[in-house]
Amino acid sequence: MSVAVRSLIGGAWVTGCEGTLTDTNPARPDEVVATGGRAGASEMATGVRVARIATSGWARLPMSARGAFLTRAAEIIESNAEGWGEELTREEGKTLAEGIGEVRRAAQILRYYGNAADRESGTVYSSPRSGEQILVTRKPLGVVGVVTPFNFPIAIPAWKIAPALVYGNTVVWKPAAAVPLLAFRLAQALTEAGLPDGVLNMILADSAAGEALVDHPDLDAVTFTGSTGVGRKIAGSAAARGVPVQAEMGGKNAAIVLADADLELAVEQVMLGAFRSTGQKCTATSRLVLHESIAEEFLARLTVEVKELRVGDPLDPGVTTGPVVSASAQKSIVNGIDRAVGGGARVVATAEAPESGHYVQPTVLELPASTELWFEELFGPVLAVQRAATTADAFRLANEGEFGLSAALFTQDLTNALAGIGDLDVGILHVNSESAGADPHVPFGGAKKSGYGPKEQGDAAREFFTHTTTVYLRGGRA
Ligand code: UN1
Repeated sequence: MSVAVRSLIGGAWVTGCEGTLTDTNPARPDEVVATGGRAGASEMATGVRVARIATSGWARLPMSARGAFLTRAAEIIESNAEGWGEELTREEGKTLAEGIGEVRRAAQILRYYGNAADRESGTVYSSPRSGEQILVTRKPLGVVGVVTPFNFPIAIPAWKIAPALVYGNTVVWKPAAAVPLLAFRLAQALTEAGLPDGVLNMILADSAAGEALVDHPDLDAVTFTGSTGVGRKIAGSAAARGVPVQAEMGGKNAAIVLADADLELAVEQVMLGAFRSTGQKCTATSRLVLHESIAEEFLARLTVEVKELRVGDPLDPGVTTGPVVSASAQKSIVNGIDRAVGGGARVVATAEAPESGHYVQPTVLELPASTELWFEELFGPVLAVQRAATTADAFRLANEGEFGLSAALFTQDLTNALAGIGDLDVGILHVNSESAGADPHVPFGGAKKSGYGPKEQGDAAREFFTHTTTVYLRGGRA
């Protein structure tokens, strides 16, 4: 059954008139999940205009009142977790358990920011002058442009939009074209929660209209998650206009298994990191560095697990791995595998995948050296392996390249763990757990060229979505 989706502009549900939008199921490309009208640059401009009008009323509400809308929306999302989780699976392709889990995670994120007013919202410093205090207060930026990727259709939008709103900004949001239905659901939840008109505008459009949004001269900030190429372009254009920008981009995240690791735990976690969500997470484990003393045993155990993956329709409860998002993603991932094999990579393990639907066989490849696949993010179920002679060598391999989003270090030795914390150049480090995952109350984002601008979530989100005023506060002459 296909759902009719619309954009939300100034409190009205609008059908864009730049052509039709057809949202299909990557497991069954003939099945239409949602349809609607595609909006264009003029709707983006309208969105920015109505968001601007809404700023002063919204910013003047107490933070707790703004948060209450998020908390109410969280309840609505939670009560729809099963139905919307199934819709998420049908439009994006992750398993049903992951789809439902993601919808619940969005509710949790909204709840976390819904309570932002209960936390500190500024700082007081002492002054070197008598009779004075120095306050640092926080104020909203204004109108924020939000551009989100396909792979977390509701959680990533929630973790950008919730802090933007609670700290007093209004939003114009362009969701990824592949996942309009969950964008529509999130906008519905916030509307049903009573959010005032124009505070959130969600515009279903293609990437050309997305460019019109991020280049709009009346935006006060831009937040983006997605590919490195697009992120850098957005960051460049925002910087040229003097607008704060936050861009979360690529990753090539290593699991590093040292000689003393608990191998059973490491194999289990590497499987989750590499193949959950079909490898389509910027935090997915796409590199594996094995200490040479345990490499053979580890790969033998991993091969057993890879062969047990069940690739298929993600609505089927027995399936562990769904399709990738589109035919073009499928093609570029398969090409990446072929190029690696052509360059001398050894196929360690693969799992069977169905012929029809946008499936890719989960694949583990051992590379002869740090060749292209060691550096290139394929965004699919592909794990590249290398061996290291020493712990230092393992960290060096894990640090190669321009990305530094996350890593997973497997060791039971405190000295090695501390060395990894010091030496691994990443924004997120998991010790003895998989490379993906992010809690809403702590900073999320990469080192090196994985991210640009302040990090997301927790206090880091407040840093990005507000600016400070330093107030030198004195009374009159005593
Ligand atoms: C997670 O690891 O659960 O686009 C979240 C991405 C990341 C989010 C990862 N920004 O995959």
